[in-house]
Amino acid sequence: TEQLPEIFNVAAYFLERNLAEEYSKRTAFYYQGKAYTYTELNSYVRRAAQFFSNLNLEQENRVAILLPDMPEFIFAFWGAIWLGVVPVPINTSCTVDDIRYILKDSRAKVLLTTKEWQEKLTPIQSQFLHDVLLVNGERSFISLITEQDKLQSCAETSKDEAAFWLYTSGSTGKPKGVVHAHQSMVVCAEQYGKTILGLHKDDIAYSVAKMPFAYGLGNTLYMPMAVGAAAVLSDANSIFDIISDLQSYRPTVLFGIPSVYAGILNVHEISPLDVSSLRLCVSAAEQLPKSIWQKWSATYNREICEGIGTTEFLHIFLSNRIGECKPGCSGRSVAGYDVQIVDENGSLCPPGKIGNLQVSGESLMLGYWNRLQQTRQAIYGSTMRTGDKYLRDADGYFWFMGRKDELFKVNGQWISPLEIEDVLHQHPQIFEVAVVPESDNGEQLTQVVAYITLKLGQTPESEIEQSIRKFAKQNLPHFKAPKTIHFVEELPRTSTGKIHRQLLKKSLSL
Ligand code: 3SK
Repeated sequence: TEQLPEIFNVAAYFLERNLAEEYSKRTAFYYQGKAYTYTELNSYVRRAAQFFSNLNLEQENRVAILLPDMPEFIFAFWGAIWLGVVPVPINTSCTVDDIRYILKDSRAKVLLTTKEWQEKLTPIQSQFLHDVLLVNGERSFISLITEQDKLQSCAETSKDEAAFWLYTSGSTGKPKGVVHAHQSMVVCAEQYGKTILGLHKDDIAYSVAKMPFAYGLGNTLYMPMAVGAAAVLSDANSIFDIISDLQSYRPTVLFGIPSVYAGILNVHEISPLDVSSLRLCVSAAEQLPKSIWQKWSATYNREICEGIGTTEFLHIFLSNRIGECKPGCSGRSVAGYDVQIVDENGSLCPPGKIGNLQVSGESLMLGYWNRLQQTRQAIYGSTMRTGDKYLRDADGYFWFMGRKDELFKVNGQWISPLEIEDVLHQHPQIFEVAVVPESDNGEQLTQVVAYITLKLGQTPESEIEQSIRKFAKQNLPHFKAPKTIHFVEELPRTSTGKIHRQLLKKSLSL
């Protein structure tokens, strides 16, 4: 990655590069069928910065943005950074309690949201919050910023100071504020967006993950901007909405998550997808089962380029490459990141041995806001222990084995729930599956439990259960075959769409 100057404002970096003649009239993003050019984007951002300045916001103050993906999100995000103010996007699928917590924890002075969310959050008990701005109130945010002059000069920020925060919602405990410096987005756009994906100005990006999630922020916001490409801001709420978006916007890059690839395949018979516009399909956020990769490639003749990242590194640091993908695998390290697997003593694991994943790279967060102990536990130097269990094969490909707290022992042998899920996924009637351990209180033995959702048109009858049990016996060592099977309507998910295994474990211990 290029050496950035000490005085560096990342909003200026991404906006000004797109004001050159050849980019200014190009579409920056589409929303509800309307195209916004880079010139319009620049103008709205500078007006938003002026508006925040009139509210007496000062450098380093925080502005919370609780919005679905929409233009106002983008104007406020870049407008804040332009002024040296720190935007804190909040995921609209967080619980009301978590949102209240984030508003207080971040000490946001201004909240930009919708009328509906304002009502849900009332009363907001944060003594720091001065203003609540609404995108659909009597004086809408757009009308307020439109009447401002453009703030011509950006704040002279340092490349190393906080530019924005993202809250990470672990499956346990309160959300943690992940503080990112100005340089982080540049590093990810260069190392992953340009180098691995080869994004270019004619791309149209479509992301299923929303912007308050680190994966979505890169996919929709700064990676397309790094090359003068366009992004779609989608308000899709279902698989059918996503399919309809893909048919009407005709993106070239689909940034998906495993459940969406599985969902599109599940409705293929009734709603086949025209993939002719797609040059690239990407998956992250969760392990993509091998069977979904294979079915996608057989059905649509497209490989899925799977990778994995973290909010702490902002985007993807392990990735497959198109033409060299291994299905069911996180791929190889992205240039610029040093990715290692180490044992409990910190010694490097040889190929084939499961260990702890640790990563170093320049997009690493500055730390967790006000969580010194958790920051210290996670980071040493520029290296972070991710808490994931991985093994590396002889070709240098990394295979995810589960979160540190997800592996469990049966018959004295370590089990990765993903390995069992991958096999069960190949059963023709299974749509999604999550495997968790259950302790048999009487004998203190751990057994394997599978939560299963079935494909469209299938109902959980004993014949299906028998067939799944038979399939598991044939394809798994006997101690890995689920002892108990629960059929459920849907699997619980975290606010970023990952299967919420802790909830499943909790429901077992009730
Ligand atoms: O979960 C992931 O794989 C991910 C990918 C990109 C950015 C952020 C995250 C958490």
